[in-house]
Amino acid sequence: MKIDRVEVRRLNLPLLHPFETSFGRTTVKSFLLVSARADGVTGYGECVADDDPYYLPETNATVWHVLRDFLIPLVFALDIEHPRELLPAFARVRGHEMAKAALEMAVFELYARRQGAPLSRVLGGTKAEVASGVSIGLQRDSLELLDHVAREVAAGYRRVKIKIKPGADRALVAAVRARFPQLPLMVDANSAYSLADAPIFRELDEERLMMIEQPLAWDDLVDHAVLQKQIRTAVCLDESLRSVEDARRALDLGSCRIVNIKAGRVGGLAASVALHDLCGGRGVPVWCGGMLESGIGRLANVHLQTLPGFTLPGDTAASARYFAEDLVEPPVTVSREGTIAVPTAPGIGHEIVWPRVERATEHTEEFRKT
Ligand code: OSB
Ligand code: MG
Repeated sequence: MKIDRVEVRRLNLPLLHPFETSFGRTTVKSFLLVSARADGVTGYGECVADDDPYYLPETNATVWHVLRDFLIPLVFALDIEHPRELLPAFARVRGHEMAKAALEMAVFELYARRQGAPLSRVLGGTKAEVASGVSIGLQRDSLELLDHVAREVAAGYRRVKIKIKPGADRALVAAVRARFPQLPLMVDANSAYSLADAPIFRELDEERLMMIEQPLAWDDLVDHAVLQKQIRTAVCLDESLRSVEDARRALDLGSCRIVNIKAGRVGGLAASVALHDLCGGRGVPVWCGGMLESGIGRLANVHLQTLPGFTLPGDTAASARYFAEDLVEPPVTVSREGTIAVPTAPGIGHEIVWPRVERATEHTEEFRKT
């Protein structure tokens, strides 16, 4: 398979509600959509980078640069038998996992379409439906947060994650726990704390949380290992794991007991499968994170979660929570039982609605193999 055309476009998709975390507030989802063509078939990959480097260092601008100057020329030089060959081919480029993942996802999606197979089958997944959880951003106060939690519980989500930050942590968790004693509940700090805050996490130990996601620095494994030894609640790492090797080191050190897998963060779908396999071999549960993706990236997350090690509900929620109109039809929906049906059509398995993509596109650049 020889890729002969790649297109990168920048899209702006307004969010229905602003999403706030300890690192910032997002009102419009601005992202790059990559397409890759071989023998007249095109596949699509959504990039998880934002305009700012507040979650991780990459931005839409660095992704564009690395795709244009390094990864796209590299892909044009390959004859690809299977998309799993891209991750090792990209290894000379250090870091830039989000850029690698977007182009790799496009080639995986193209490969699945050529095979007439859903992406899940190409990844080795077998589930017909996946369990859905929801991530609720920081709210004005705990009353507003309780309203949101009540709505999501009523909608059927299997697990609720709330964002925390210094000054908005123990009281929020206590309020949610008091109102929902049996709710599978977790928190995500997006690296807002340091080891000096260990007493806060020891207090949270009383709230029967499923896990505490990324409490400490985005590039740390050592302090997380220290914290994990001081608390009973499982630490889950997100930002700190940007490769399979990062995760191997984290598990060796005892930095976490649960792993969040985002293909965009770890360098792609093949890296996600390898990370899933590593964790499975060590008895570590994994779940699939989210990055407020449009339906294209969202569906890729659905397919990834069909692998057997994804035993905990992911952050993949219904399209309607994020966008007035998603880029795919049908949109991603969640049943009353909190499940998402895995598409069976080729590739991501839902139609991309091109007039909507065009309307959301700010800029496009086309690359051709010469
Ligand atoms: O840390 O998991 C995170 C959104 C943007 C950036 C980072 C994170 C998140 C979420 C939302 O928690 C997950 C989603 O609803 O897609
Ligand atoms: Mg997170």
